Amino acid sequence: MMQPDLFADERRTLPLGPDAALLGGFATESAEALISHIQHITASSPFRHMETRSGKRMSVAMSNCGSLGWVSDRSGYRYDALDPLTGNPWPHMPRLFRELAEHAARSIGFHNFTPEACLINQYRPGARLSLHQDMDEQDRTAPIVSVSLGLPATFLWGGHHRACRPKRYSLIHGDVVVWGGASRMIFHGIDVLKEGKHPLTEDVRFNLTFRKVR
Ligand SMILES: O=C(O)CCC(=O)C(=O)O
Ligand SMILES: [Mn+2]
Repeated sequence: MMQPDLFADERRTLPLGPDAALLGGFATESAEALISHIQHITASSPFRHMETRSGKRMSVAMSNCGSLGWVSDRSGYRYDALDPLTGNPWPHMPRLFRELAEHAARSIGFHNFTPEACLINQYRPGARLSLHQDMDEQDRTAPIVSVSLGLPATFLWGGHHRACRPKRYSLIHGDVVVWGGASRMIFHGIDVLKEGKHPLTEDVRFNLTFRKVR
């Protein structure tokens, strides 16, 4: 006989390293509400493909909410209180977003985490995010909290050097990854997104990345 609870348990918490874990299904119950907030936010600060310093167009489309947003252009990467596309402040971070991120961080021992920025990534099949460290935040004592919605993806979890061969983890709708402390500067990324259809997002994967910046 099938034992669905046993399978659900298997995904519950997967340690990735010191101060880092994949919380399987942590956001599943909030997922529909999260997606409708994303739609609302991106109606005022639309998804756009930012440029890197070298002028390359990123394959992931991005927006932000919160008091600060991550931006990239020919002058490099930075956090900005204003959306450069609209000239307005980024949309307010919904309480559901903040509480979910705080709760996930707390569940692995980060008790004082309050995100200022939520980067919203939109991947379509073919999009990828190459191995990188999240290093534009001044406060490196705070963890990163990352929420996956829609199409599944392969998370690349490397080491402290770009050359370390990354481990591969599947991230599905509702999964949350938290990394901080000794793992805060680990190289990570997302492999090329495969074609697919998700009942809530069709051919899209969304990722919410919560950061404390200052
Ligand atoms: O999409 C993801 O799961 C990871 C996103 C990420 O690493 C980033 O936005 O810096
Ligand atoms: Mn990152």
